[in-house]
Amino acid sequence: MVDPTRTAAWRALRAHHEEVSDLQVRELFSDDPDRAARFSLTLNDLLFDYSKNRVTEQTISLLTELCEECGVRDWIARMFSGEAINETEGRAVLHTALRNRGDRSVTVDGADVMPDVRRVLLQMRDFATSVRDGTWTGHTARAITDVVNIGIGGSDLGPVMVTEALRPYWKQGLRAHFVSNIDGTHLSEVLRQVQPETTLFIIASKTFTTQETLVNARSARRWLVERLGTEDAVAKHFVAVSTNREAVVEFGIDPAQMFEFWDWVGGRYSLWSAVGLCIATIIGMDHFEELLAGAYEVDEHFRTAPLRENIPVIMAALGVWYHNFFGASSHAVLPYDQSLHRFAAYLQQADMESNGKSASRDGAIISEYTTGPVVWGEPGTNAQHAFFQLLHQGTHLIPCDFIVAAQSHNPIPSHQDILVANCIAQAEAMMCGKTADEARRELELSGLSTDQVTALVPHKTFAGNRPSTTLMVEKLTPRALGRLVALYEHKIFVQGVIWNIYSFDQWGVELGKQLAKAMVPELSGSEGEHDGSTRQLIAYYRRHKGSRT
Ligand code: G6Q
Repeated sequence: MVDPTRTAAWRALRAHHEEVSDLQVRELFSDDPDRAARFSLTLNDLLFDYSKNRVTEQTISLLTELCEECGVRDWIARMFSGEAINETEGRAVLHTALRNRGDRSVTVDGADVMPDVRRVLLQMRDFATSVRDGTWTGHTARAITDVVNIGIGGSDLGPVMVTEALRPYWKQGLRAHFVSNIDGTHLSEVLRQVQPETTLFIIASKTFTTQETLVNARSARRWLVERLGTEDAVAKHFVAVSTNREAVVEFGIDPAQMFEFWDWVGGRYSLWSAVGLCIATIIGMDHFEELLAGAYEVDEHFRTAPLRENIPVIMAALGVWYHNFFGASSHAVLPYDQSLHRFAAYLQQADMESNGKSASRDGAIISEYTTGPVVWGEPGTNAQHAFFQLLHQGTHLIPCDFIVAAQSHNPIPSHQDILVANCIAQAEAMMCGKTADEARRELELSGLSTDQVTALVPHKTFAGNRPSTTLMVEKLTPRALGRLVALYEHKIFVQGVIWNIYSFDQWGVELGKQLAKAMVPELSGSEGEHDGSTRQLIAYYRRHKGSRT
């Protein structure tokens, strides 16, 4: 266990930061015509251009030394080998086994998990195909037209993000819906759009004990049984994805209609498992396997590439550079792609649930440095008309990732050129800014008086030197998306290693859940011990709740 601040590289990075923090990236480009190529990496059609970051060759060497000193190589090997690196839960971390397209065996406790992984993939293929070709029918022998995934957190965000991102691959006449929130509005809105005879519910829950998912699933079942008039209908309209066979049976789903996964798959890393059943059904198993193949390419790259040429490692290192040395507390992810409209929400869970930790691996409270940043974002160009002002001229330094595909799935004349121009231009504007002299010249040319020019110059000046990284792909195919997601997953892992935290547990979500469970009966009359504010809120709710809650 390495406290990163005690490494030689960290100390060297501190000193280096003093030297380079004033460097202007725009000048680094003028001084070095090869900068773009030297600070870019490629992986098949993916271009990872990090040349607009505030880094020199020395910065990258020191950051990779930091990775070396923190044992990144060793941790990568330990993760892939099936060691129980999720120590606080005593589990291996093997989402990479789910997309292992090679013939390498992967062992957990001495047993190869690959036969099981392949068995479930075949089960998914059979099922998804039968729904898509209409051989799987509902209780009244009608083909399925709507698939409703009921799950939350990791059992929702990955499936919804990927399914939305891959809309061009949807089968015509088959629609996907997602219900996650316990707020009755979520389920009601979806049920309003579907017909019981042609709807399939996938109940996705690793534990099959999650309150929101089980309550939503029971309400969906009641809705179906009331409308189709028999409990027998459940068999043709409900399937489960879980690690908990007993709870699935207890809910009333035949284990033959259960798609298994395993405790070595973390919830937020589970879209590659049977949790992806909804994705596979909507886009087809061949496309789902392309998604896995893209992730596998990244896994192989991550496992074998030298740290200096390892894209997730460089992504992680850049994040640490800004977060720990420049004090950047957030990171913006800006896909210039409408189909990635849930990408930031997905990444928020992947990153913030993994690295939002303040206990180090040896149990000490971390006080010398900060861990996981706030991750946020929205698709461009919309985001430009919303929060980009702060990115360009605000007082915070916010490193940005721009993500864009060269080709659109929906080419309408001129749209893609404008979209891509905006993406590239925003990154350029962030880096170059506009000096006071440039702003002054522009204003003078517009014919304003000297006083007006002087007054406006500070407002029209852009400091620039705002770092960004651009990830470009040829087209957002399932394979390209698989690569993209896996890059971020591994970035998060490397950062957790550097910050000396356990990235694969999530104890911080437990307390609120426990209190909420205990509070439910109090909302209908029983009494509990609380602070004044909590008592006041409960009392307000009781007075105003009405009779139908
Ligand atoms: C993810 C978390 C969490 C989890 C949900 C749903 O890593 O563990 O978001 O996915 O709480 O859990 P179940 O799948 O067990 O219902």
